[in-house]
Amino acid sequence: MPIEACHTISERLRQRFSTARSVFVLTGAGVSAESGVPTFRGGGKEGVWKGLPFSVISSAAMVERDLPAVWEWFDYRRDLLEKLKPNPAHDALARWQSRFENFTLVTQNIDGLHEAAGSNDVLELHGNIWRARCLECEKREDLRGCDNARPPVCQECGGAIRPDVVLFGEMLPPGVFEEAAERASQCDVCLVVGTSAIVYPAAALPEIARAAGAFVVEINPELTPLSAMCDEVIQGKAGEVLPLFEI
Ligand code: BV8
Ligand code: ZN
Repeated sequence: MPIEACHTISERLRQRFSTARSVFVLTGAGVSAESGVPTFRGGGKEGVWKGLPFSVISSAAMVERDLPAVWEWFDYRRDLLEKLKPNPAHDALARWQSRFENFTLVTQNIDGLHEAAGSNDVLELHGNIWRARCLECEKREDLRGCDNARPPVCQECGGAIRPDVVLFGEMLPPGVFEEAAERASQCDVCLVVGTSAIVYPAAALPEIARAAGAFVVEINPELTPLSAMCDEVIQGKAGEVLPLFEI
């Protein structure tokens, strides 16, 4: 597996990319890093919120134990995200949706920046921070535009509401992973952009693509558990590398 110095697209990859009929992209927090969104891991550290590791504060158990604390954590993140914009990586991916016969964008991110850049039909494996869900009647609320003063309870039934995101220990929304896995198994080229590749089942998608014969490329400043399996690894920043595919 050749490891390209950052900022170069090999001739082999350029050829594969330009002739691909079906392209599959999996993104993680790294694709939003250049927009100013903190990543969860990387650099050997895991995110912590008020002393609680990310995997604890963003867990199903925490919703049971202390829903107000979960809301404080997500309210803080929406506040931060409110001011942030898509970066050239999001923009490139939005342009590519009309460039191929089949193009699939799957994200682990909940920040909504792919849609903000113009990507449609994004498969959001872990939900979306801009939506809340009622614990009683499952009604979804859009949290955008209420200048972050989210409704205290469900507007339909008065029940308690929670972030409409997939927390650790929770199942993914029905069907979304299956759809993503199906698309991964049919692609010619699979790009894995900005993920530490340790959260499952998302991290299984590039493995599915590879097993089906796809050419797999990782774009990440750091090596990950996936790197050894990839056909090419480009050690660079998403916002700098993805636009190079268009030159
Ligand atoms: C489930 C929403 C079935 C919430 C998230 C033991 C072994 C294997 C699996 C497990 C296990 N124990 C538990 C599990 C299952 C668990 C899991 O995988 N845990 C891991 C941590 C071991 N998975 C689950 O619980 C999933 N559900 O399995 O259901 C089930 C059901 C019940 C009981 C059991 C099983 C649900 C997982 C979803 C959790 N929710 N997010 C929130 O955001 O608060 S996951 C969270 O991590 C985010 O969504 C994030 O996207 C995701 C993955 O992280 P990354 O995106 O990869 O981000 P990270 O910071 O880690 O890495 C960033 C990368 O970017 C780095 O590599 C860095 O180098 C790179 N980078 C930095 N700058 C740039 C860059 N790259 C490019 N350009 C740059 N500029
Ligand atoms: Zn309700």
